[in-house]
Amino acid sequence: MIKLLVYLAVVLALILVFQLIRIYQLSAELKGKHVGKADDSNNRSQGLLMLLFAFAFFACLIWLLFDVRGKMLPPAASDVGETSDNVFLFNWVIIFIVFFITTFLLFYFGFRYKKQKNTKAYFYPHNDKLELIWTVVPSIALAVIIIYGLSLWAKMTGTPDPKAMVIQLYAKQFDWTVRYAGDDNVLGKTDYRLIDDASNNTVGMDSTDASGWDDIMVKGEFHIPVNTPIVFKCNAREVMHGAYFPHFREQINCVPGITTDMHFTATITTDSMRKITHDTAFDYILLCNRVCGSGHYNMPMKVVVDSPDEFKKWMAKQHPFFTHLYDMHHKQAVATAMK
Ligand SMILES: [Cu+2]
Repeated sequence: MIKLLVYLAVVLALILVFQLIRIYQLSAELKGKHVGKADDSNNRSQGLLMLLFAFAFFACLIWLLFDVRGKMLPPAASDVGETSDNVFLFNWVIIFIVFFITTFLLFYFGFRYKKQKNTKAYFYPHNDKLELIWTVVPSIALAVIIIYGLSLWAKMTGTPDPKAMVIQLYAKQFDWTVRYAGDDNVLGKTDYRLIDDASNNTVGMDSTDASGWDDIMVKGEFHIPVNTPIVFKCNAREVMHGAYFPHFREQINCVPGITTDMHFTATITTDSMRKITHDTAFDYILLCNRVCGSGHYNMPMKVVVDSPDEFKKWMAKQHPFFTHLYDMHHKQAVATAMK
């Protein structure tokens, strides 16, 4: 109710302002003044306001930049992260220089070339040299940005370390399933027709493929060892999701029907990062960054970066999805070894 009254008051105030302007105009017309036609003094004050606006705008922007420092992400926690930060920084520097120059000139020209009584517009329709410069310079800048970015992309998605640990990130509406490839470091075959959420076979694992018997599926949170190369094999069930690790500065789309890869080596454990950020509650996170439906906001998953020993301990507590097949296989292997 109060909100409605406030809106009403604002509307009435606006009507009042318009009516006052109208009265002023009518009275000025009665006095024989030219209303609605800008004279030199109008142009001067408008030009000056242009300049003032530019300075106020830049002041706010610089204040904002200082204000958000310290609210940004902590230092990159992966081998690729530093390159990623540098690519962003490089872009920002170029954007800022160009932005400040062009925006300043935009407002300054409004002030400098305001209409005055005896000025005449200078007719300057064409200059080949100028056009060449403003085409070639941005082209070179863009090419450098793109090549620099592609080198980062190659680092993220190119051929991974052959010994890298294989982990599947499986996205569905609305959570992640993380599948470890187990002792053999090979992910078992899956088939979408075998997906059965009721029996927790979220990814549709195929029990006839022996390489999947040691695969471990986890939900809620997952661990990775520090200083170990990891390849993430990303999949999605029904719509596009995005696997985004802000602290490791990597992301890739999860697309139904295909597998997308990205890899990195985590360089800072969760414990160390807590010390760096002076935040005892700090946690790494995996986010979905494609708006994938009504529960999209609910997809964050905690990521813990452990020391190799801690990781082994945590892993020992997890169970393969096909526990009975895994156990049987192991007993057979042990029996064969005993013979
Ligand atoms: Cu999603």
